[in-house]
Amino acid sequence: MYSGTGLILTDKNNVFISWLPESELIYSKGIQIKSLGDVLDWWNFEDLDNDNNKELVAQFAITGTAGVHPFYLYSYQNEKFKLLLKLIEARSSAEVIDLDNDGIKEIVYKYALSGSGNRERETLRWKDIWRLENGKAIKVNNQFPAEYKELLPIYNKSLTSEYNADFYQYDYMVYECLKEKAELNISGRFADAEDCREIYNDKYK
Ligand SMILES: [Ca+2]
Ligand SMILES: [Ca+2]
Repeated sequence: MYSGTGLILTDKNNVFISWLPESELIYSKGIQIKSLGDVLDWWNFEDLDNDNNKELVAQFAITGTAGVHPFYLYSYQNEKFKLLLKLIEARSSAEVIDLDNDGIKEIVYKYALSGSGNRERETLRWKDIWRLENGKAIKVNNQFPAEYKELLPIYNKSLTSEYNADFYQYDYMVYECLKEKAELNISGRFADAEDCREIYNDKYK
């Protein structure tokens, strides 16, 4: 998928930690990311969960119409990096932000279930909200109902569009699924879009 380009994450002794798909960056504490290709969108080294250990977060860009922006989250403890989360979806963007002002940062990861066409990229939208808890990245979607209210108009428009109805009806069940999952989060019950992804993928088997 990456056509062999990438970026190497090493520790201060230049010991290999991991490949990342990206550009050049040298952090003053000795984190080195060596470029072999692509584009680094942004990175940060900060304490997301207030446990006095910093985390490395980075987003990359893979060229192409699918708009894939791989996102990585690493913990850094005892001078070692550990991959906690890797997200690679179509038309994606990650934002690290404290949504509820409790001092703990959330990762808001927006993406499309498919990058195969313009309609899919614009309307098969979803977002997951991640947080570090006890050293693990977990989804906490239902703790942020307001985030899911803003997705409903996209699905409603796709489900009721008279203009070019055939076009949208092609993925009617997927839009219904996404709407149901968003509504669950709005009502405080956890849901992600993995079931909807399966419905979408089943159509192309
Ligand atoms: Ca931390
Ligand atoms: Ca927070």
